[in-house]
Amino acid sequence: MTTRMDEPSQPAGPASGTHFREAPTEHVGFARIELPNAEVHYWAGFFAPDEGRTLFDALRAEFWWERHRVRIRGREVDCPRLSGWQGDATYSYSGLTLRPAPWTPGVTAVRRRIEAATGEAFNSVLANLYRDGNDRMGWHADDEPELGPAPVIASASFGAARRFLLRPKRGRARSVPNVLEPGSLLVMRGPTQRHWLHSLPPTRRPVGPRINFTFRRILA
Ligand SMILES: O=C(O)CCC(=O)C(=O)O
Ligand SMILES: [Mn+2]
Repeated sequence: MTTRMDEPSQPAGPASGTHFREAPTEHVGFARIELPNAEVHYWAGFFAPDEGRTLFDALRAEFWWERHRVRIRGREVDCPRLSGWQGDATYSYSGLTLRPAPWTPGVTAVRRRIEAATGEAFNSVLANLYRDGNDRMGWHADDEPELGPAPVIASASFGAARRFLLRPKRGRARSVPNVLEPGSLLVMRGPTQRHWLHSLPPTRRPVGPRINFTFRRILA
């Protein structure tokens, strides 16, 4: 990821926003999020509530969660969240190199479900565990060269609902607020990573833990 800014000083974004909730949550299938120079689709209840709760526990247990240290503007910092990784290929972001790590059964099952729904093949997943409202992810694009010119990122969320912001890389447009609900699947394709940044801001609201998976395809 480039332009990742995990320092506490990151912009907090607008105070509230429920862009995705404009689509009825009982909507079955993907709803397109209309953004210029982007291809973003959201499926609110991709995993049923019971299944999502079971998966949260199973997937939490299947990862070796650690605090990644990344290099931002020449400085090494601890990420403000816990992270895990599985995949067939080596992946590097923000000065950190993640070596191939074996797929576990629950993650494999989730990956296959997402592959069937999206028609894409993924060979790696970066998992993030946001323990509470202090844990967050700064503005960045998933635009490393090894993801190719038009990366497909499939993002599944479990546990607490959290705000997710999108902001154009250029210009002074305000960020577009969204809420990623438990059991949801967000897919970013095409030019999205070239033109947009995204972030998961901290919140003062008391929130429980959240797990997010971003399935990716690393090109050889
Ligand atoms: O937690 C999220 O929803 C965002 C995760 C993300 O952007 C990433 O892993 O690159
Ligand atoms: Mn990302």
